[in-house]
Amino acid sequence: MKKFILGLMLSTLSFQGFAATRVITLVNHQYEGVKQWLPGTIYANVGDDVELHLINKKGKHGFRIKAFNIATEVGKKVVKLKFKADKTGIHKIDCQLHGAHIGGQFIVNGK
Ligand SMILES: [Cu+2]
Repeated sequence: MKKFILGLMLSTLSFQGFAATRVITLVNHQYEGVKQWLPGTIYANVGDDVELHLINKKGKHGFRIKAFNIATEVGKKVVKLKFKADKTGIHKIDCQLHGAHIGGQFIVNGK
């Protein structure tokens, strides 16, 4: 009976995988005229729930990840985005308001 329960627990674990909730804070930074969301590269594992907290202290900037149909504008109020990292790959992050804004990347690892 103990083996059966242990097996059931292990199969439940493997079915659910090890998806986690990743809370990542990005800050819009400007240095000598160059604007960038930092950190420039963020990571998740496929299946993770992702919660991004976007902070911008000056003006308004866009935050876009086309691969996840995300495009929002960030003023002085913190913007929180929640979505599932359901696509593996290296996904571009950019600012849809300013072409010169340095882009970043969202890397989603497979299992
Ligand atoms: Cu911008």
